[in-house]
Amino acid sequence: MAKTVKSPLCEMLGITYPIFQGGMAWVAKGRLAAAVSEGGGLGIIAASQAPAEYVREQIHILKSLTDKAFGVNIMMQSPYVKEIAELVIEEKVPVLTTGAGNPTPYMEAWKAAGIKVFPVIPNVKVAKKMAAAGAAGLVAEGMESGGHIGEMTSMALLPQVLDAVDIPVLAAGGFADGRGLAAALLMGAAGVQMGTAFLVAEECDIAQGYKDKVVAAQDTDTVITGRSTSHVVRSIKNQMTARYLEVEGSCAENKMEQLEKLGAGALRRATEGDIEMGALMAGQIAGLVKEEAPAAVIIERIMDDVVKVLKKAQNLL
Ligand code: TUI
Repeated sequence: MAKTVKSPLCEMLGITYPIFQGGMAWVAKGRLAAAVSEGGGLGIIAASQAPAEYVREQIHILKSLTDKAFGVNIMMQSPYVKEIAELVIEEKVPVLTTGAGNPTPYMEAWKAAGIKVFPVIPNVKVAKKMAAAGAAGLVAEGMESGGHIGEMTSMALLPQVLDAVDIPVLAAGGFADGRGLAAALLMGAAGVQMGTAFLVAEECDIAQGYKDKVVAAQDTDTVITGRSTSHVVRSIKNQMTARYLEVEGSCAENKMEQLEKLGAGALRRATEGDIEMGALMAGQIAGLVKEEAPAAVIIERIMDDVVKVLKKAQNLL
């Protein structure tokens, strides 16, 4: 087993390493989450915008592969959010993360069931609101992340969130290696959440073409679309993002209609292999992600490096 670092998060959740796997919609399924949890991190199944039965199936797949702690990410804009909110109680899911909206209406029921909730938050205002609502911890997600993002960068967001709340805060957005984890821990984070790094896990069941695009990506190969709408999303540049930005910048009368058509189901299309018209959601750190590997190996490399980096940091004194 790789050496570890001390974080109160590990005792709180019964995990070995302070690493959450991002709850990536249509990507983070039972098999990937199980592999991350088996590797010592916290694997997270994304409820996406899928019916509750899909989520139940993914939870059962995970439970057949690991006895370790795991989480479910609930996308608050899902039309099935109410059913899923009940399902996670029924399935005794130990940890939840939430994204793209406000989970406070469900917090009391989740807390009463003993579930630890870690809302993903894009700014200090939402961080304070979630802490007051009873969150066990937070994931402070910078705009370096893939998918639906806020406006703050990780470097500016993390310390301001840490000063605003007194619950554990994980950093997300721009983290994929031991250096990043070390830096986050030094700033006071309880751990990190990584999505892009696990897109290329062997156990991640997305089309090979999507993984190849992540591996080939350079630092500037992602782009933000939807700034003129409420769907602000970062993904790897392709024909879809070019067309989306073209329509966004145009004066077309049916602009919103065209954008909706381009965006609808686009992430799912990407996971099925449509690398030109699908939304290849990935973070700016994709340029650092160089090869496919088992999730446990990805985690082991991160943990080997974080120990080296933290030891070297002592020489600065
Ligand atoms: O949620 C994400 N990333 C995502 S979700 C997604 S799939 C999707 N599908 C349809 C529409 C939108 C997304 C792809 N990537 N990250 C966490 C995140 N949460 N980013 C931003 C937020 C957020 C935004 C506003 C959280 C809370 C919030 O407001 C809370 C409030 O009180 O209103």
